[in-house]
Amino acid sequence: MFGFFKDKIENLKQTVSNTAKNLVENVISQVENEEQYSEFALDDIEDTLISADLGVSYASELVDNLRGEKNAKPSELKNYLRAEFKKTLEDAGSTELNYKDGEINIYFITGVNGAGKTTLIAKMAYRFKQEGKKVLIAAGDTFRAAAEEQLNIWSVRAGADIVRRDKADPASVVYEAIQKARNENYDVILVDTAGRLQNKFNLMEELKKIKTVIDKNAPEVLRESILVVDANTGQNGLVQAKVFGECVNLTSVAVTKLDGSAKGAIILAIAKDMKLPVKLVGVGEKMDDLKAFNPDDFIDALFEN
Ligand SMILES: Nc1nc2c(ncn2[C@@H]2O[C@H](COP(=O)(O)OP(=O)(O)O)[C@@H](O)[C@H]2O)c(=O)[nH]1
Ligand SMILES: [Mg+2]
Repeated sequence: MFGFFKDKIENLKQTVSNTAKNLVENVISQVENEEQYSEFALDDIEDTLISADLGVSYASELVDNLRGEKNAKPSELKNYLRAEFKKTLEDAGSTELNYKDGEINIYFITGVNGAGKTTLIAKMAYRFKQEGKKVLIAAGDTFRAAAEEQLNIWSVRAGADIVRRDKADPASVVYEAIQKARNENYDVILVDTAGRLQNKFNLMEELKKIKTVIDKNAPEVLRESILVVDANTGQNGLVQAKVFGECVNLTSVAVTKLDGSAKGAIILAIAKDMKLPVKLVGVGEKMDDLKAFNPDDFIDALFEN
């Protein structure tokens, strides 16, 4: 557990207002003046939930429950959804980022190109540094020179150190980072990776190899394996979670670009389908635009918008 990641998202209501409109307001308004559910209205509710990016199976399950419940009342729809969403987030597990004092803490970060991995790492480095931790970044995206350069600039700005080797095998970069961290008593290693899904096989092999290096050299300190998902990718985020999950054993998700996104329902879809908790949320491009994900606050903001 690491306290500093607990600070709240300011203006959370505003951040999720587009999602709230799609996922709650538009759904409730389907039956606003109805005494009872018609089959027609239930279909509309299902369609609206699906277009809010909740996912087909989750949307169907929610509506099937209403169909099966003789006494279900449209006036109770808001409370029903609220309770279901809350349960989904609870069932996905604790949202607290794992951290142990006095040990190295490795965070293995994966996700497709452009999801926001490098930015997330910079923000995490910045926050850990603010807490006085010694932070090492392993530049595991050795394919794109620009990616390494970007990481270098960020890490300097954050005050973190970096291990980088042009065109080297990413697994060897991570190996080197682990040795350095042990020798020089680092608290945190943040492992950046490539995200070229165009060559899915090679990418997955590369990620597995990195994972193997960690498993062989520092298995007990792999604190989180975090998938980074851009909120705006909607349902595609779920597909990504499955692909990466099969390969690197994910423990949690960071949802980026939640600022202004209308597709924040992906948080619920991932929790439901993958049973993975969202632990971190990106709400902008600045260093301190990384926040803890608090399920209760999120639900409140959705339903009291
Ligand atoms: N608005 C916003 N932009 C973000 C956020 N996180 C990352 N970005 C932007 O998304 C783009 C891709 O980010 P990057 O970290 O390079 O993605 P990577 O390919 O996964 O490493 C950059 O322009 C970032 O500034 C966020 O939380 N909000
Ligand atoms: Mg990157």
